[in-house]
Amino acid sequence: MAVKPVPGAVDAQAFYAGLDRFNVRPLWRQPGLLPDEPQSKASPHVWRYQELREQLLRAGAVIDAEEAERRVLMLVNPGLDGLAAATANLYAGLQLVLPGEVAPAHRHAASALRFVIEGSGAYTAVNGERQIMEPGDLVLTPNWAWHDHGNESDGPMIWLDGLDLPMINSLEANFFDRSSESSQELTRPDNASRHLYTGRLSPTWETWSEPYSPVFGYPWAETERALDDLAATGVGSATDGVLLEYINPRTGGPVLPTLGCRIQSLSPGRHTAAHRHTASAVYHVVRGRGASVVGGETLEWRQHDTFAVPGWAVHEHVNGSDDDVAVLFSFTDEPVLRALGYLREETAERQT
Ligand code: GTQ
Repeated sequence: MAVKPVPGAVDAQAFYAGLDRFNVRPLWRQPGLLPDEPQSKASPHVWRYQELREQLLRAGAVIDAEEAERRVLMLVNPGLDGLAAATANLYAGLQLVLPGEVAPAHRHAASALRFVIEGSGAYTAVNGERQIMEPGDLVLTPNWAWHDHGNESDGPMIWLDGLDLPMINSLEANFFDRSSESSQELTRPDNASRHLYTGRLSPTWETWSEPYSPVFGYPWAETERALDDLAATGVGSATDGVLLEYINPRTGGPVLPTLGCRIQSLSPGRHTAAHRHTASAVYHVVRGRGASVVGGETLEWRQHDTFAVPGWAVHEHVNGSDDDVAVLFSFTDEPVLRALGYLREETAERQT
């Protein structure tokens, strides 16, 4: 039997106060659940390599790679309440492997990438093959792939780690497994996968059904050549200059299902047009100096610095040199937003 409610018949304060024990809450008193637009809690932020390199080398005197499992200083965004995240969706860290050390084999559901900052000749073993690491190389350790790192060179090896940890952990879909062998068995020659797929040619006898790239190493020499060839022609976009995506040669899509990787060249003195997108990104300065204006804040950067661009933050990049190109590596959660239909982008007024 329908009863028409009598206005005022229920004491509102008592009503609200009594709801908790039913584990419910009134939607009409819930702010922020449906924001007019994304409001990232992440701050625009730059981590300075000069400072962090010193701290990383100090970490080398505190713990060895075997004991730490991974000797990494995580880049913690100051806006995210101590979450191990550089943007709301992206994890980043600086990893040190000293000569003679091994970071033992493990695997996790989380997808990872490494961008080499300094050192030469150390390796990441993945899927039975070693990726020999040189500055500027991109190395992938995809979902559930065994990986171990080792340094048989005579200098320290430092790289930037990028993982989808905040995303996969909020989806509650992460798994972790440690091997009984500290170094995985090698079943293929060093750098094998990058030699199987060369540019526009693909090996017909290889089968591949994983949702990530079959290539685990993208050497800097190739990346640099592509950038230089294009930068010389004056092509590129207003917002990003010459921005190239590292691709999965099987699909032409991003290298990992959750993470896209890019390399970008800004010509001398270039100040890009401003835009914003729901995807967030972590940038690493491969070469040059300059600044990025992100969410109204100017982030000055120089070689090997790393900076965070939160989702939906307006950003523009400035090459601070009139003589030299600036080169930025970046990784982004864009593949996730695109796949789910949540990618939006718009141009914006310059902030400076
Ligand atoms: O090198 O496997 O920064 O598993 C975080 C988690 C690096 C790695 C990180 C990891 C690794």
